[in-house]
Amino acid sequence: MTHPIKLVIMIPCLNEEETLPLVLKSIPKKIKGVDKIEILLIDDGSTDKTVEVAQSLGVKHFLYHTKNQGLSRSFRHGLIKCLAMGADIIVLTEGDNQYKQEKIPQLIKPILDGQADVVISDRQTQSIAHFSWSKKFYQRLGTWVLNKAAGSNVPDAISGFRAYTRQAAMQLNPIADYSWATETTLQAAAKKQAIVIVPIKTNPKLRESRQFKSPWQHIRKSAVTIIRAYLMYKPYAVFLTFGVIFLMLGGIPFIRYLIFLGIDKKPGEHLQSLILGMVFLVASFLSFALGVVADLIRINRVLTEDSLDLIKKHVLDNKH
Ligand SMILES: Nc1nc2c(ncn2[C@@H]2O[C@H](COP(=O)(O)OP(=O)(O)O)[C@@H](O)[C@H]2O)c(=O)[nH]1
Ligand SMILES: [Mg+2]
Repeated sequence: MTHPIKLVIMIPCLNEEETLPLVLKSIPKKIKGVDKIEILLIDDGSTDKTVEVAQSLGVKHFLYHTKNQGLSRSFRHGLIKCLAMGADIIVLTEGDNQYKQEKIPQLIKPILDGQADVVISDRQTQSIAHFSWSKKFYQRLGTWVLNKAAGSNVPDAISGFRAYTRQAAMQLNPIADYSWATETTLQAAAKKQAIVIVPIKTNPKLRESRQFKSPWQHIRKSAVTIIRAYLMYKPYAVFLTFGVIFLMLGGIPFIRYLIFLGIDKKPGEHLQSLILGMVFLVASFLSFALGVVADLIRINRVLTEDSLDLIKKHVLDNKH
């Protein structure tokens, strides 16, 4: 990395007037290897004094949502704003003081050392006392499914304390309205970014999570995100699997019909087998055909993302 290095810490906030002072206080004023530290507060339509509190504590950069747009959009818009501010490294944390901002130097170290494009903190969730068993179970299951889909090995896929290089942030194109963390981890893995894990425990809980309303809602929404991302990046794997399953389901009754036809020589008999077999064989054919179409769309997406990358560089790279 070439000096001077600017670090931008982005904090998406929805009504965080109470905990925000703790967050801002724990952000280091100086970090070895970094020349400039700036804070970007994303106000996601707060109705309390979040913005005033931030201003009084010296925050200079803001991004406003007039109406609440949710964490995923806050993240997406914030990322672009950080890039426009000339960030070389972007750190993401939360306004509820869940994460230990004082550990930012450890979090960005792999980036400064040139070993990481993305750093994800591992909250070591299995040992967090206030997490319920269901939240732990979900965290484990979700992370396992995600790692399978992404071919990655991330221990805590939904941790929100992360760091990105400028290049890595530019490559991310999140589109989901929920679980940006899962989605961007998949994207990072798909783009072969170097993901490094740093174990950093969380602060004791100050308030309930507002994102995580019930485990079921969380599982349902994250499952949709994972399936979508999977369809986007590996559609052939999905459709090929369906195609093969339908081919077997259809092939067996169909061959049964043919065998009986060969033995009895009565074309009018065992028609149920023929119908059942044909239905599944048609489904199988459709799956393979959809797989081809989806794969062509995937190739288009890769090209679109490459051009988006170039456009972002052109518009946002004002200092390089
Ligand atoms: N729940 C929620 N949080 C938001 C929203 N927009 C921004 N945020 C911020 O996103 C962060 C994460 O929210 P939190 O309730 O702590 O959920 P967690 O991810 O389960 O810890 C906090 O800093 C919020 O202030 C929103 O629409 N809903
Ligand atoms: Mg939180």
